[in-house]
Amino acid sequence: MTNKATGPQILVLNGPNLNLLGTREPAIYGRATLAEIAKTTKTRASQLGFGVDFRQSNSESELVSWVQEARTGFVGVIVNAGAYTHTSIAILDALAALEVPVVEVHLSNIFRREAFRHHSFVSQAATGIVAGLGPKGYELAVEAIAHLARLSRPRRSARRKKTTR
Ligand code: CA2
Repeated sequence: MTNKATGPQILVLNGPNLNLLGTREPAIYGRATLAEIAKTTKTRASQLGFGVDFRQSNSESELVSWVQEARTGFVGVIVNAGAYTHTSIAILDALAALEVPVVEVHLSNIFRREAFRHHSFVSQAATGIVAGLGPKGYELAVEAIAHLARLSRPRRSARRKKTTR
């Protein structure tokens, strides 16, 4: 759960076609590449005392397996499932099995777009959603996970008392 060098770990998952960011559709998704978003996300996490494992896959099954990994070793999950947001009950089921907070991120405001993007299966397992704020949304999601992880963690003094009893 906690890496000694980088602190508690947040898993950030990105779904299909997000590897193409920065190359096409700048009017919708902006000009930042996924590598640039990974960098700003990691920087914000490190400022808050957290580490980030940032991944992208075009495969639904790989995303499901990665969500399952978050059952141990991570204090929260940030997920932009791309188009699987609107189709994948498998990703929803995997997210629903987690005990850690889940924050759903979308670069675009999915509610201002085509009707088929208005429904998200991911939202049903998410503690919160950030949409429409571009790459900044990932940093805001890190702040949300940091807040939620601290809320669910017993205070240091309480933990110390527990172990000495
Ligand atoms: O707004 C988002 O972050 C989305 O999750 C992005 C998905 C879309 O299917 C969701 O409805 C909303 C698509 C990501 C595709 O990204 C591209 C980037 C550049 C060129 C083509 C696709």
